[in-house]
Amino acid sequence: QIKAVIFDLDGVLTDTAIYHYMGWKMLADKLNIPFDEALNEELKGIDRMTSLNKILARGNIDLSEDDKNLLCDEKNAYYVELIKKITEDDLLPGAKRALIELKNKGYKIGLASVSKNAFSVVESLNIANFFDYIVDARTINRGKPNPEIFIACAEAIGVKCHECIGVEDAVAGIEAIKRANMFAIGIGRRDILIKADIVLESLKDFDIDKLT
Ligand code: G16
Ligand code: MG
Repeated sequence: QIKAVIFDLDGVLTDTAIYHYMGWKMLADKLNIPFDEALNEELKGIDRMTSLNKILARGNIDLSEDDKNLLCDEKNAYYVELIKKITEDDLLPGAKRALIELKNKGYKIGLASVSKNAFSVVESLNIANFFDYIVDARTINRGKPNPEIFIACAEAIGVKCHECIGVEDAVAGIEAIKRANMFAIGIGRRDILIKADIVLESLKDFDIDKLT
């Protein structure tokens, strides 16, 4: 029996995925590293330093920890600037309706984003009140595709993993949900999110009654 729905943030509730993309593209261009759609897909849902490491590996570039930290800071400053203008209008289609419906029907709602900017984005979107628990990315040791963040969220909410649905737009995120032993809803393309239990084009198609 399903008791909770745990959402990813970037690319599911709002389209900050495009801002992450812009930030990494800016760095990759600067370092003369080719940045294609496939590499971008690999970065979705992946924490900041791991993302940078993947980009540097693509360009066969080796840097000191200090230099890498500086690049991460640079990308984040760029990202923080972009997300400053986020408002409620930046919720993706169907997101607000899905949250309202879940709340009204008594489901618990969690947020499992590895982004250290998640709290601020949630505040700007004006949806903080919907969540029974928002994972603080700083407390997570292993990012997606490791299931830790989804398991931690379920525990904090007080439900078993098999009583949860996880919603993700990233390949790494779907893998994390499945490894956490939850039902996985992919938001996006079936040919990319092949491990998802079902794939929806957007949250507009989210129907909790049909799912349970
Ligand atoms: C998000 C994004 C990733 C980003 C990560 C870390 O994860 O999908 O692209 O690299 O957060 O974000 P930050 O640099 O703000 O800490 P999620 O889990 O919300 O999809
Ligand atoms: Mg995402």
